[in-house]
Amino acid sequence: MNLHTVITKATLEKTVCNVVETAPVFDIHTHLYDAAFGDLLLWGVDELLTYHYLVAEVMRAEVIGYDEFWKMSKTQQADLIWQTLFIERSPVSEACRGVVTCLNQLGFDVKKRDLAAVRKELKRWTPQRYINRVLEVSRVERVVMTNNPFDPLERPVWLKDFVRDERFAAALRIDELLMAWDANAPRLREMGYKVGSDINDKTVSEVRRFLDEWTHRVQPLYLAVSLTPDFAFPEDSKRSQLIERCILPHCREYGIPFALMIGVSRQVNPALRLAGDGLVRPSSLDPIVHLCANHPENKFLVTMLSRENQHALCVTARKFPNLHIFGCWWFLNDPSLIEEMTRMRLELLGLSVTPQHSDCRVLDQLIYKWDHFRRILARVLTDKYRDLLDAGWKLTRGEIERDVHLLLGGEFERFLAR
Ligand code: FIX
Ligand code: ZN
Repeated sequence: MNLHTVITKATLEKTVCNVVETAPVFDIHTHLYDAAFGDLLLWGVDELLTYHYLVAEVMRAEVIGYDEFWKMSKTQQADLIWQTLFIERSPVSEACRGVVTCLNQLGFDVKKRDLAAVRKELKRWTPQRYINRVLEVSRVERVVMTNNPFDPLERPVWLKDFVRDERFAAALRIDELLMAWDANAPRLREMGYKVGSDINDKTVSEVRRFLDEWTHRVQPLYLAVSLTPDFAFPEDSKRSQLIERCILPHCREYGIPFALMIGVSRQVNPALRLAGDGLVRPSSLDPIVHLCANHPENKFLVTMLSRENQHALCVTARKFPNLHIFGCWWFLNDPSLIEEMTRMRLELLGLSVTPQHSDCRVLDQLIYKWDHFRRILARVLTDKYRDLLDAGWKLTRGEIERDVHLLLGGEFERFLAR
């Protein structure tokens, strides 16, 4: 079959599955790192098993105190999670299934349930070779990291300079500025930026200098922040002033989007540490509408955590071409919800959306997050194309490839270039 072959109802499903399965992905939000960041790049089966999604699950299945769990070594935690969630019950949750998918696609015989054998095999790999392997198996071409200049482990790597791996693009994370200004202004002063506690002219120009320097250093594709459901804009707060006077002008100057990830309630259960963040209510769309309407020269990338927000978010994106919505974030990254969201987004926005990002924290997870999504996307697209064929439309393989490319990162790149 060549690119011009006309698709019939008989060839549709197979063609779409094949195109979606083989298309390269540009993953626009992850917590993965270029190998130059050393231990910051997490990979391998013990990291997979101790993913914070699974930590939350093991605490429900096994009676164990938080302190007792956190005192264990990573290997012991992984052993406990394996035993509890994979051996003593079937691993049906999405996060558990993800581990099985990864091991299976990496070539392990998962029927054997032999964790020791997996560990032994993985010892033979170096991070660099493993990156190549995982990117190959997952057909992921490029990922966007989350880069935080305040992170004591990450900062020194940037400061000492290194040869970048083109496959790992950067995103500048600014939660420290927007979510905890009072705690972090002194840290900015230690770094040599003469900021005050108030957002006055001097502070604004020093924050802009900080953003300039880090933008030159890391070459981010966008600036990003995760926000709580009470996020309001504009409002009488330092955060609002920082957004208005520093973030928006900076993004305009460099022509890069401001990414807002809205809806997380941090540390609902602090004893769970990284697994302790939650979702307690939907958020308002008012700040997004205000930003998009009043700052047409700015571009906004938005994902929201609450299922209840998804419809209004799609409708808002219909109103503002400077708004690009992306991903099924975190507690939405489950097949039933992904399918519902992907259908709705295609129906309301056509192909001008990036329906998924992986949010991987462990390199191997690229395999399952994209494998599971590709299956859903193929189903949804097959239905949409079938409806078009029913209505008399003509479709070629080349056109399906073009559309899938847009959904798996191409439309994001077009948005960046706009
Ligand atoms: O704020 C974020 O970027 C979140 O995605 C993470 O903080 C979160 O812990 C996560 O890994 C969700 O998938
Ligand atoms: Zn994230």
